[in-house]
Amino acid sequence: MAKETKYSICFWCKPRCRLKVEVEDNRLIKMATSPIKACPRKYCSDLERFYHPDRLDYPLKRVGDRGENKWQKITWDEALDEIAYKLQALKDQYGAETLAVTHGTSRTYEELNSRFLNLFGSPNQCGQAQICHGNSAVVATALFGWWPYWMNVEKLENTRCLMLIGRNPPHSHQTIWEGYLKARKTGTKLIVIDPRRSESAAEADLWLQIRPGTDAALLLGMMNVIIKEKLYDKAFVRDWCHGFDALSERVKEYPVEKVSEITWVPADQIVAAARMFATETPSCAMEGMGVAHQPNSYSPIAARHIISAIVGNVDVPGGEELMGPAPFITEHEIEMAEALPREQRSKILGNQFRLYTWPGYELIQKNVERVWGKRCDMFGYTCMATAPSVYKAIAYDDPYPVRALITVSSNPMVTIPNTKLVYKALKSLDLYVVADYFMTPSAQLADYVLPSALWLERSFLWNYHNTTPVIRAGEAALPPSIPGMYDRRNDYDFWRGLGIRLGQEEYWPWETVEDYYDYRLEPLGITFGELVKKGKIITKKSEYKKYEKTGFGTPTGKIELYSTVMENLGYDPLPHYKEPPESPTRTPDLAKKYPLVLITGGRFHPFFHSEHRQVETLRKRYPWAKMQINPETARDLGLKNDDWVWIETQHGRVMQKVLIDKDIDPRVVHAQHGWWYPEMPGEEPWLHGVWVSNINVCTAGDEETCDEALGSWPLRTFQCKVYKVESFNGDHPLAK
Ligand SMILES: Nc1nc2c(c(=O)[nH]1)N[C@H]1C(S)=C(S)[C@@H](COP(=O)(O)OP(=O)(O)OC[C@H]3O[C@@H](n4cnc5c(=O)[nH]c(N)nc54)[C@H](O)[C@@H]3O)O[C@H]1N2
Ligand SMILES: Nc1nc2c(c(=O)[nH]1)N[C@H]1C(S)=C(S)[C@@H](COP(=O)(O)OP(=O)(O)OC[C@H]3O[C@@H](n4cnc5c(=O)[nH]c(N)nc54)[C@H](O)[C@@H]3O)O[C@H]1N2
Ligand code: SF4
Ligand SMILES: [Mo]
Repeated sequence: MAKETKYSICFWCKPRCRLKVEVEDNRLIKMATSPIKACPRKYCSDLERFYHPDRLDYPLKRVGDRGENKWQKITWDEALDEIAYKLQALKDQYGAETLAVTHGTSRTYEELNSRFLNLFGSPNQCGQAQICHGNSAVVATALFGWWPYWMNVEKLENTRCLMLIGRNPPHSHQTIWEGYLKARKTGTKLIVIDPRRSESAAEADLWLQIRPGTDAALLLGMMNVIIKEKLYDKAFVRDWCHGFDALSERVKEYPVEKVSEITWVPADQIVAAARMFATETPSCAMEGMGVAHQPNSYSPIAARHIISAIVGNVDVPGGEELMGPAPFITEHEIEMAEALPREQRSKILGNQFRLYTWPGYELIQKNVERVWGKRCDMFGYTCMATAPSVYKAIAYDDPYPVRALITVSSNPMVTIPNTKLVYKALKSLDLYVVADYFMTPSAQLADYVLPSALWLERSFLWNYHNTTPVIRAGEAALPPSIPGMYDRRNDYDFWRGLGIRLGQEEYWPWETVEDYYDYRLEPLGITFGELVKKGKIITKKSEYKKYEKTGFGTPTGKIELYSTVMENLGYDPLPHYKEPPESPTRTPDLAKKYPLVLITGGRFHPFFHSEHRQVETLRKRYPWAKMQINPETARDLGLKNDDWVWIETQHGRVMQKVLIDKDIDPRVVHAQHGWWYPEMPGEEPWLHGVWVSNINVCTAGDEETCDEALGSWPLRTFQCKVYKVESFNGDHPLAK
């Protein structure tokens, strides 16, 4: 067969580049390099990853005890028949809510998880969206009536000041960083709020080295300055903001000296940042996981939107543009939320967190629909069961039995807090199904492990969950299935196959994922195949100040500085600061035993969460997990670079290697997340080394520590201690 050229969308990291791929006789020959300079693919050959011997080739059924790593190869039809049969039996016994589905971070067709689950009758869709950008999406939609168009990096040309709050795009969103570097040539200023001197902080005009978990106080302090010095946009605030007087009262509680004490940021820097953000306009704030992973994350996320609104950034070029829905069938329309009976909705696990569950959803989306004609995708998943509540329910039948779990594109044993709870839960399930590319510590605990088509083997339509007007299409460059070699399927076929077996046939009319995308593109008058050839389509032009005609999609029709949605749900309508659940002032005894503040999970190339650890070329360069510690602290603890240390919190301890970092605050340490060691044995107790360096052994997500409105769980700000690993047991793989 002759060489062919195809175009696929790469899912290794966030830019989601569309890449030219050369194939011959169903073999990958070559892939184009990325248009992104900081592309992690340059560290290893695509062939090495794609043709990795550890890739899953056929469906596997557990034959030994759970966790024994004994499997039998079965066919897809056998797997789907058996799973469907067991799901129906569990539903008959316990009710549909006994099934939960957990997903990862938008790597596949997650809207289909919801569709399947809504039709099945369970409200228990959970996963990473709730701590990833999903909580920002929900807060933004509640306050602004739409989620700002944050992936439009071209807008940065018009942005005079970018403020990154707990976000480090050189490693996490390279497109944003490239956009900023271009804008900087025209003088765009940069403020970075980060406890570490991240790559972004190193380039900043102002770097505020904040105490972890205190961003709400800092932003309220900045607003105190802006309001006191009358630097806000008076006309916009008067005409288009609801609750300015209440906000002005609230910020009086946050004078800069007090805020400086809370946040460790010098008062003059707080003032300077406030003035810069308010006067170098249009300015634009982008919050990241440094904020989303704090306890009480609602407040800093709300404060970040409010500060932007009062200086007049909303829906202006270079500011917080509100796009509205792209004119095609959105993910939200596919989810079929309306199919879930009301009685089932109320059973959603974590229903005490009312903003991110049905009560909030209804209040928010009703108004969004009024203005925009459609509901907001809100990061794909509009209502989420809180993950720690789901694992608690599984482990303890509390508040009711959850006996079945399906994991698609996630590795909860590594990426969900409190690994011990996740482990207990997964071990106790009646049915656990995992779809992945590779065997993982989570998959080792499953009853069925299903081999998924990698991004090179599947078609995909990408538009950042309706936050950009750009829709991109990539095709399956290679067949997912080659008789005699492997039989993988894309996740669309998995959900459809299961849905059909469970009586959902009429709702899955599209035989292939390409047919499904044809349907979604119909309103644009283009087919999926045509869009693949074209590459991308821009569905609408930027239009600004649309609110002048329509108002905002909120209950008051204005930007809600004072959130009537939050008020209605019984929460504080204004942002406020609360000490983290573990902190030197709130839990002084704990802080005596565990004196350092632990932050986790700062992104780093070439890894993406727990992925790519099996790629030898990468592991040669990055063999082990690393933690950053200040030289003074290291000296006091007798530690030097490359020592193995224990990082211990009240929840657990793991080992990582020391990386001395002169710029991290001496009171703070940072541990990488996502670590497991595929080369370590798969069976228990090893589960591929999941207990060795995985920092989520040291985190906890008890419902009491989750954000009271959003249900998002903290992954940073734990009190810890650090000490040297003196020696390894003789049989430990690291002893060799
Ligand atoms: N301590 C700590 N924990 C964290 C974080 C942190 O900062 N600190 N960050 C959190 C955040 S923001 C996120 S988003 C999560 C990420 O958490 P997860 O999404 O669970 O990330 P991964 O561990 O990479 O799991 C993805 C798995 O899905 C597989 N996979 C990839 N693409 C596909 C696909 O298309 N289909 C299928 N079926 N499988 C696929 C991969 O092989 C991998 O095993 O981690 C969270 N956990
Ligand atoms: N290479 C790579 N790229 C990725 C990912 C990956 O795993 N690898 N994951 C993707 C995903 S799903 C996500 S969600 C994004 C996340 O990407 P980002 O939002 O950029 O998040 P992080 O890099 O986790 O954290 C950003 C910064 O927050 C700081 N920080 C920690 N605690 C605090 C705090 O209390 N306050 C403040 N202000 N800052 C704090 C950290 O020091 C870190 O430098 O990255 C995406 N891109
Ligand atoms: S690895 Fe990331 S930057 Fe490189 S091509 Fe893939 S998506 Fe783009
Ligand atoms: Mo994320």
